[in-house]
Amino acid sequence: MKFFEKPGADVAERVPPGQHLAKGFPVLTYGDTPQISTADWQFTVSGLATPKTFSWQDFMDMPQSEFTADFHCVTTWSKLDVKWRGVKVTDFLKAIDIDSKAAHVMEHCYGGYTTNLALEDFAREENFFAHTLFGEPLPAEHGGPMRTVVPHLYAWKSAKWINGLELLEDMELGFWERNGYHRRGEPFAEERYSDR
Ligand SMILES: Nc1nc2c(c(=O)[nH]1)N[C@H]1C(S)=C(S)[C@@H](COP(=O)(O)O)O[C@H]1N2
Ligand SMILES: [Mo]
Repeated sequence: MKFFEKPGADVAERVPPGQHLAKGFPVLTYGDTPQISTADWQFTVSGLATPKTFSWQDFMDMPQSEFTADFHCVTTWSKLDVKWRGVKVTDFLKAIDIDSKAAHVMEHCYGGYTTNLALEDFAREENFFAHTLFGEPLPAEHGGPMRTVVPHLYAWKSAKWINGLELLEDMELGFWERNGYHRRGEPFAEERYSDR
């Protein structure tokens, strides 16, 4: 009989260097928590793409998927096996028309937070627009009604209260990236702080 689903060694391998496992699911927000209803929520595509605005219903009409991912905050806590539901970034991207010159994105949020990614890092199969956390509507403090989840990078790239995507030719820096954090933020390489 198997008493433990995952032996300790397996888990240890999934915790990046310098990280420890959090109890519960901590909330990490700079500033106030925006309160946005799904009726008011809007999402705008700008920059090097055909401008387009999406409603909550537009997102609900896209294919919905479940996913489980590990979550790593640069302040050194990690949470394994977080269960989300939402729209895959790759499915969303089929609904927009991106200029071939675009190579970077800026995620924009209610409240003014921004974070930048290479288009290549944003367009990965395991990235999501998430609206459900452990089977419940995503709570406001965790970014509800909608956030992105980018599991392969530190969680500051997983923008809460997302309301827009800006397509860029050249990299621009988001909020934490301008304030000393790394441009990319890969946790297993410990890309915590700016290298410039
Ligand atoms: N809009 C917005 N998104 C954000 C943040 C924020 O302050 N504002 N914090 C980031 C950081 S540093 C982390 S670790 C995660 C935390 O997500 P959680 O509060 O759901 O744990 O959200 C990220 N996304
Ligand atoms: Mo974080």
